[in-house]
Amino acid sequence: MDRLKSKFYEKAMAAIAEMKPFMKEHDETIIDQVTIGQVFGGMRGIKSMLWETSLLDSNEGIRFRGYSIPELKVKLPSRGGEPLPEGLFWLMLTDEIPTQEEVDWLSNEWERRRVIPDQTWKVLDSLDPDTHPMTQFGIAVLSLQQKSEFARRYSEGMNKRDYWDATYEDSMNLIACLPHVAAYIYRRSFRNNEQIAPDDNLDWASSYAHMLGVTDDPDFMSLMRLYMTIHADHEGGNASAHAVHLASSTLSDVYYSFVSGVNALAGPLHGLANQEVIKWIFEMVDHLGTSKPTKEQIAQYINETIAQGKVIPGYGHAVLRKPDPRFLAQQAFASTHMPDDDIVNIVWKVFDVAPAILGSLGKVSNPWPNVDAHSGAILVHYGLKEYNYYTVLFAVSRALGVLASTCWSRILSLPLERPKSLTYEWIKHWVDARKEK
Ligand code: CMX
Repeated sequence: MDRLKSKFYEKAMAAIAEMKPFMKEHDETIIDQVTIGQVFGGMRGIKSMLWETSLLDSNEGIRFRGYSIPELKVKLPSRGGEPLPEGLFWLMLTDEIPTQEEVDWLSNEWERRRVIPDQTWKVLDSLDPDTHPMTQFGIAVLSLQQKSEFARRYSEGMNKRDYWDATYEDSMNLIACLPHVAAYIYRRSFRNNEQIAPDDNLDWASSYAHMLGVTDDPDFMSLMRLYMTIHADHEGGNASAHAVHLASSTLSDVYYSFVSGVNALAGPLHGLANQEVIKWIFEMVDHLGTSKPTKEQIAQYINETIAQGKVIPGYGHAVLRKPDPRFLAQQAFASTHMPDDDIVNIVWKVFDVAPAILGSLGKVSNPWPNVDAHSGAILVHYGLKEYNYYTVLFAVSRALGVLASTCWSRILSLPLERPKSLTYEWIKHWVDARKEK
């Protein structure tokens, strides 16, 4: 057993020993009630899922194993001022802050496990380079599924006690392959298919930055470490995490399960919003004929967007009710590295005016920016302008959280997920029967 796997096992066994009597005692304890509004309204807020790796507070934002993003920046081993995502993965899996030495071990381990079958390159090469990068990414991940230890061992009659072990192996192997596969997609679609080999002297996120090849500026590697850390996990109910959780509960291996989340992330109300934000800003710049619009011009453009029946991308959230700390972390990075960048300044001016406009509509639950409002402007600064690619970056990062969580789901033996759906007819009858009582 490798050192991370044995630590995870040890932690999980201790957690299970504590959880078992707790579950027995509280099996019937009521934790929530569901309204008809929630049934029609996207199940918002219903407490119904176990997700150990992070917890979202609507005002405070995300905490990974209890640590906020500013705390992670201080506590996790870092390079160039930004935390190493390896450290976050270690933390999510083991509930312990790793040492620098442990993080270095994990960087090397992911390099060792980066074995990509020829089939994946062939499948990618057969696709039109204009195919949306998220489509290419999902197809590439599915083409890796032949590597699944879980699928192989299950077909050989694996004991259920070993599901977690095979899931851990698959998760580590998949995470190891993602940056190379994702960078390959970028280079084939946007850089004449001139591929860059991974650099094994670099950490996981920096090697990804290196393979993207958009700039030699070492600050871009720092950005990627930050980006890969803050997008990794946002508790379990968001669409991508929940899709992974649901698929994996059927014992689909992590390759299949992760693709479910990738597909959910590809929606414009979720991860695709990061491409929509920069597209919307570029259109604004074109429309106004200036890359230095005033706040008044931006406010008018926001009103026009809303009048056209569209949303302001990067604003609003199903849970958050304050500016997203992931937005604020990127704002802090941009303030240090590119305070005079025109597009970044537009993002900041939108932040100055959009909340009041959205708030005045009287229906928007959260008028504040989310994670997607800022990322594109920083990427453009470093030369990564092809915004159709942005959601792939999000997906590579999201793998860390959802796969750490999937390891926990299997070691905790969480069962097949199967909530109850209702017809309108059923709900009407239920309401009528209640009135008669
Ligand atoms: N611009 C304009 N209108 C908005 C809005 C926005 N940014 N955010 C919400 N609204 C509107 C909704 O469309 C809805 O209008 P209708 O009643 O006419 O349908 C109303 O306000 C109420 O919605 P809500 O309760 O505030 O928001 P939801 O919980 O239903 O949805 C979200 C949340 C994120 C889908 C929504 O705010 C949105 O569409 N935002 C823009 C897209 C975006 O940035 N998505 C990324 C989220 C983060 C991520 O997952 O990556």
